[in-house]
Amino acid sequence: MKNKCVGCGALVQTSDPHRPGFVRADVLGKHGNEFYCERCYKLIHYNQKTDVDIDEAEFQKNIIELGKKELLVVNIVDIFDLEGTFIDNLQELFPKSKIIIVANKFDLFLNSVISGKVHDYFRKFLAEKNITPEATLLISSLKKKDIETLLLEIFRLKGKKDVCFIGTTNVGKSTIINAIIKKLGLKARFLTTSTAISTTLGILKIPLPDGSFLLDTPGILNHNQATYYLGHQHQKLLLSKKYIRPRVYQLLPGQTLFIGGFCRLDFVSGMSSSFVINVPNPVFVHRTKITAASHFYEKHKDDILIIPDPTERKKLGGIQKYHFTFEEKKQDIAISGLGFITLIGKGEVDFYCFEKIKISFREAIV
Ligand SMILES: Nc1nc2c(ncn2[C@@H]2O[C@H](COP(=O)(O)OP(=O)(O)OP(=O)(O)O)[C@@H](O)[C@H]2O)c(=O)[nH]1
Ligand SMILES: [Mg+2]
Repeated sequence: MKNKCVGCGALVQTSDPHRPGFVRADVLGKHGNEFYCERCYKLIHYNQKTDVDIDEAEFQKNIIELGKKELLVVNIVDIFDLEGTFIDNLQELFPKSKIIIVANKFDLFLNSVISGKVHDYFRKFLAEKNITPEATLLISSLKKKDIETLLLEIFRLKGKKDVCFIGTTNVGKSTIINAIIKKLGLKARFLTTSTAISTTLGILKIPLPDGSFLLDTPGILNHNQATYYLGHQHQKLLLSKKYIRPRVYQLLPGQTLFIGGFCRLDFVSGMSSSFVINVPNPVFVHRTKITAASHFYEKHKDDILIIPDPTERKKLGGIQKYHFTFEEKKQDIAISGLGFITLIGKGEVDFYCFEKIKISFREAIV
C-alpha cells in the first residue's frame, strides 16, 4: 500500500518538492509509516505555504466516487459566507447518503448576536434552495460544546456508515475532525489545518471505535471567493480567528465607502442611512465623496487600501457594477470570501466589485 501524508492525505513521493506529498528520501526512512509531508510540516510549524500543483479534476473525481457510496455526509459551510460556500447540487452528488449541513465559524459574529435567529435564517436559506437535510447545525469548531452537539447528531444518524466531511476549501472540515479526534480520544494524528486554500489534498480515513471511519476530503475549490485569488499573506489576514468587529458608517447621499481595494459603495440617493461593514478587521474602510472616489482609488489603491495587491487584482478580473435599492427591511450585500455590508435606511446604491467575486443581495442575516 502506498503511504499517505497523515496531515493532508497526499500520496507520499520523494522526487518533486512542487508536487503534493513531497518528503525528502533521507527523512522518509526515519519515521515509520506515519509522517507529515514537507508542505504540512511548514504549514503546521511556520504557517508557511508551499505552492504545489493542485489537481482540481482529481478532487472532483473523489467526490463522484464518494457519491456512489452510502455514507453520512456532513457538509460544512461558512456562516459568514453562506452564498459562497454552499453547494447547490449536494443532494444530487450524494443520492444514497443522509446529509447533515453544518454552518461553522459562528464565533466570527459578536457575542450579542443570537444564535437561534441566525440558525432560523440558515434553515430558511436552505429551504428556499429546496435542500432538505436530516439536520442543520450552527457551530463554532473552536467551542467544545458545539462539537458535542455535532457528535450527538452524527451518532444519531450514522448507523454503521462512514462519516464523510464535504465542503468548499477553508470552511473548517479538518479543524472540526481534529476537535472530534480530541473529544473522542481517537488514536489518530491531527490533520493539517491552515489559512491557505487546499490544505487537505487527499482523502484521509480516521478509524472510529465501531469499525467505521471519519473521512476528511479536499475542499472543493471556490472560484467565487475573494480569498481564492489572494496570496497566502493576505489569506492569513482575512481568515480571522477573532470575531469580526462591525464598523458602522452613517452616510448621506453623495458619499462613498471603500472596502479595502475590493469594493466601492456609492450612496447615490435616499435619506441618511446606516451601513454596517462586517469584513475582517485588517481590511481598511474609507469614507469619501463620490466626486472624489476615482481620484482617491487611483492614488491609494497600493498604500492605504493595500489588499488586493497588483498581482491579485489581475487575477480578480474586471470591475462589475451593481445597483441596489433598499428600504425598511434591513438588507445585506454579501461579498463572498470577505463578509457583508448591512444597509439600514432607505435609498439606492451603486456597488462596484471585481467580477470574479460573487455578490449577493439578501435579507439581512442579523
Ligand atoms: N473563526 C473560526 N475559524 C475557523 C473555525 N474553524 C476553522 N477555522 C479556521 O479556518 C481555516 C481553515 O480551516 P481548515 O480546517 O484547514 O479548513 P478545511 O475546510 O479543512 O480546508 P481545506 O482542507 O483547504 O479544504 C483555518 O485557519 C482554521 O483555523 C471556526 O469555527 N471559527
Ligand atoms: Mg482540510
